[in-house]
Parts: sequence; C-alpha cells; structure tokens
Amino acid sequence: MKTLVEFIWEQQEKYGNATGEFSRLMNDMGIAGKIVNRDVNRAGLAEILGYEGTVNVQGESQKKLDVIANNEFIKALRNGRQCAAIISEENEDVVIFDGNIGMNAKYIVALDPLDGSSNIEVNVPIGTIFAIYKRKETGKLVTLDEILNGGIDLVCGGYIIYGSSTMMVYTTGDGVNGFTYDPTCGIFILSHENMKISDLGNIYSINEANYLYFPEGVKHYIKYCQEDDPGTNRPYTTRYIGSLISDFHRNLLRGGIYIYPGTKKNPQGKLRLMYECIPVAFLAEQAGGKASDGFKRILDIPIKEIHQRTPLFIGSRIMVEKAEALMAEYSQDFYETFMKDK
Ligand code: P6P
Repeated sequence: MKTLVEFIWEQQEKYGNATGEFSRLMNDMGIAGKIVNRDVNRAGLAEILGYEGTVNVQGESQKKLDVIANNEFIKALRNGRQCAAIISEENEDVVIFDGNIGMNAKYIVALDPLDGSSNIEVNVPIGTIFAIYKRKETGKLVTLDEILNGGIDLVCGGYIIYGSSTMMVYTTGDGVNGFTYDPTCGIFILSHENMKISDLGNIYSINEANYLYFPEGVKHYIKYCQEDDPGTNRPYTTRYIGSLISDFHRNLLRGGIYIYPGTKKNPQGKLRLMYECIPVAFLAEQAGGKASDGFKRILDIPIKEIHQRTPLFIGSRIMVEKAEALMAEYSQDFYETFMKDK
C-alpha cells in the first residue's frame, strides 16, 4: 500500500533538485479534496440538516456547493503557502495572493472546483478539475500579463472524482496515477498505477440533443459510431453522464471518446481551456490518448484569456483521429469561419 503523500515524496526524489514545494502543493490539493468530498457526500442531507445550498437552521441562505468547494480550495492553497495565485471558474478575475506568498510561491493553480455541480441533487458523480502551472520568474506578485504572455509552464493536470468512491488522478508528465480515498482513515491510496487508455474503445460520449447544430464532421462521426459493422465492433455504445470528469474517467479506464464540439451558435463550445480541457488533455496524452479541438492539439492552443472556451475531442487515440479526419473532410468551412485564428 502506498499513500498519496508517500508517492509524491517518491516522485520528488526522482527529480534530484526538487525542493518539496510541489509535493506540499499536491498535498494541499488532497486536503481540500477531502473536505469537499465530505461536503458533497452530505449534500443529500441539505434539506434535513440545513447544509449547503439551502436555508440553514438560523434562516440564513447558504452558499451553493460549488462556491463552498471554491472557498475550500482557496483556503487550503493560501494556508499551504506554495501557490501564488488561483484561476477559478468561480472567480471572474485571478485570485492573486499578496505578501511573501504572492511574491515568491512558484505555482499558479487553475481550477474548476466542482464541475457538473448541477448533478449533485440527482446523485451523479462530479469532479474537481485542476491544472498546476509553474512561474518562470518569482519575486513579484502574479499579473494577468505573466499568465497570458508566456510566464508560466504547465507542470500538472489532474482531477478528483466524487463518485461511488472518491479518487484523485493526476500526471506531472511521467505517466498517470490514480489514488482512491479511504474515508475510514482519511488518506488517498495508490490504486491505479500508470493508467493507460486503450487505442480503440467502443464508447462515444456526446450530447446528441444538439445534433442539428453540430458541424458536419461531428454528424458524420456520430453516424460512423452507429454503423453496423461487427468487424470494427460497431455500432459503438453511447454513454453521456453530463459530468465531464465522470465521462472522461470511464473512457480512461475502458476506452472511448468524449466530444463537446463547437456549434454555429457557440463555435468555441462550452468547456473552459485553462482548467477543464488542458488538465484532461495532459492526462489523456500521458495515458496514450489524444485531445484536440477537432483540428488543433489542445495543449498547443494559445491561452488568450483565463476563461476562454474550446471545443474538446478527447480519448482513445484511434477514435479521436477518426473524428479529426471527418472534421477535416467535412468541416473545413466551420474551421475557416470560426476557429482558424483562435
Ligand atoms: P451539456 C457540466 O456542466 C459540464 O461542464 C461538463 O461536466 C459536462 O460534460 C457538460 O457540461 C454537459 O453539458 O450541454 O451536455 O448539458
């Protein structure tokens, strides 16, 4: 049995010059994850016990769980003193820490604190998604210019999934590892070492209700998945949970593709680049899969604003490549009109 903390320290020893700061930062993420896990698991008691998202016993309206989760991560990262700033879906502007932490901490965390939180009341698994960036220079407070103009490098992508069990899955560029939370002793334990996604699966995840608005290449890919061809294990099966991390995690373990495309109404799609797509793209590639916007590798898309959106095609390499081939064949017009200069 290996705990998250032991694993992090072991990884640190592999990089001789490591100072322990990243290890402490990852541990801080784990602490916040445990607290959010507790809050998510008792959300069903909200009505009864007046917890999050309802009116409490004193009659005070309480915050929604995703705001509470956001506050927990900000508090854990501030107290841990290894993070200089946070980019969060719940905060319009960068949360820039001041004083010595803000000046000299090496890391910036981009975060979706509780993705899919609308699923909480129907007991569907949800997740925290995070990317950790290392500052090229310290000795000054973080600025938006530093973030948007080459001042940071991606060093970690990960998520915490609050499901039938709670897991943390992350990569620092040396493979993907998953840790299952044991609530009886409050520790994350290494349960999925060196996770790999199969080159080809038979699960496709997309919200087909938007079919009429999809680019032609996406429509052709959906029809490809539905064709009757036993020799290529088609028709595939469709699974769409409405929670990115749940669909991604299942596809990571079983093989599959998740697509949230752009449409004529919303050409950049719905998902956020910095703290949803980049983390899962880093994980997908480290696990042997692929991630693009249908045309360009997600990890090559320049960050122009902290809440920018991008279409996402992610999962088993062969499945993503097939979808990209159909996008190239049938949706060049969509690319030229809406995506070329992104
Ligand atoms: P739709 C949740 O709101 C989310 O950001 C992802 O977790 C999920 O995959 C997607 O949006 C669902 O969006 O438009 O299909 O309901």
